[in-house]
Amino acid sequence: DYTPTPEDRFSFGIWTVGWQGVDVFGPGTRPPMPADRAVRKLAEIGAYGVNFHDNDVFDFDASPGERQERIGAFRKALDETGLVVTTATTNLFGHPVFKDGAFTANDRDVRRFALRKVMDNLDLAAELGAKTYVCWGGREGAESGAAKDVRAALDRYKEAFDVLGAYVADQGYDLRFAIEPKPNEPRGDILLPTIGHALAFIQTLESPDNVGLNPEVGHEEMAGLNYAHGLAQALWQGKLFHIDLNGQHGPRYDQDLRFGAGNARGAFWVVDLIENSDYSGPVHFDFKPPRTEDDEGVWESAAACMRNWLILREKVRAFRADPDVQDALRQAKVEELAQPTLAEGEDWRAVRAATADAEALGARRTAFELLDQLALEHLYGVR
Ligand code: 3MF
Ligand code: MG
Ligand code: MG
Ligand code: MG
Repeated sequence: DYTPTPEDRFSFGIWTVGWQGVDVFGPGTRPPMPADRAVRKLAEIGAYGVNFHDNDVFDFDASPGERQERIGAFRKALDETGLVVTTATTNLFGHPVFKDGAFTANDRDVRRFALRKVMDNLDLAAELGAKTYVCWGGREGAESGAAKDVRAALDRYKEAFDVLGAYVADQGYDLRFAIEPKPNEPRGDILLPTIGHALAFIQTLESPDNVGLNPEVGHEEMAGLNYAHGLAQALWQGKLFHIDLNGQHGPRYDQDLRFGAGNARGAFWVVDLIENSDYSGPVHFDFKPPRTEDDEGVWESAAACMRNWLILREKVRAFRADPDVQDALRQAKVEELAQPTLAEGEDWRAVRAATADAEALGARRTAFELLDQLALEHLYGVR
């Protein structure tokens, strides 16, 4: 039985199920979905929490009265369903004012406007109890060479996080930032394109401890990278604050398939890693129900994200418990990698003097194929 429970901490972006299906070749195929309806339906299918952009709840040009009315309806739906706001974020990509980015727009007035928009939504995020504030720099980038001075843009990117970090500290908000890398789309090239770029950037900030990552499956796979490896490095560096789960077929356009579709083998290792780690954030889905789907299809697609996580969780548990797997792991010396290369008390002299029979070492069995085939057989459902 793959029924989600609150302990699974499944959450969804309001914009995921609310996506109307607008793409570059055609308009939406579904009517708008108010945030309060998304909350009620997500609660019905077993979600635990939500993430929202400011403009998922109220329009960019909402009057103060409309804004309060929309927030009121959202809050009422949260209160009535018990859904938790785990995370919040800012729409810094939709309105034409952000056509050249927000924190790194060449136009200084745009940058100042963007910071103010984020601060407004940080207030709402704190009020609604969010603990993580995601920053996806969707339009921080360029299509051409001379138009963007990348080093100056990175100065401004850093300045933005330093200013926003100071705001959160001065207001006493219990919020951490999570940067979401993406290589391209909608910009030709986006700044902080991968987990590695973002990790290096964070170290330059005034308060690096308060800033981590929100890596997305599709974004890393669009760059041809191994998402589970990226997550592992983020965990290793204490920077995995949040995850955006979805599906992607290789390095093509941003597909945002439901989790478990696309690279299913990659998804298996993601669930294995997260379930066997100290990650304690939400298991968050950022996908798009394809524009072929009607309202019923939207909820089928959303429920399938959670169901696929639970199916894969059962499979990774069975894989880890399988005595043949445990034997293959021993043959593959997986645990030996946890042993330091130098023994207690040794320094470089010990290995400088060492001799080895390279031919014999090179001939040793790895058993990696045996181990991987066992994983595939668990995934294929024959073990
Ligand atoms: C785009 C994304 C974004 C971010 C969102 C949260 C619209 O590819 O993934 O979704 O996840 O803005 O910050
Ligand atoms: Mg995305
Ligand atoms: Mg995302
Ligand atoms: Mg995507």
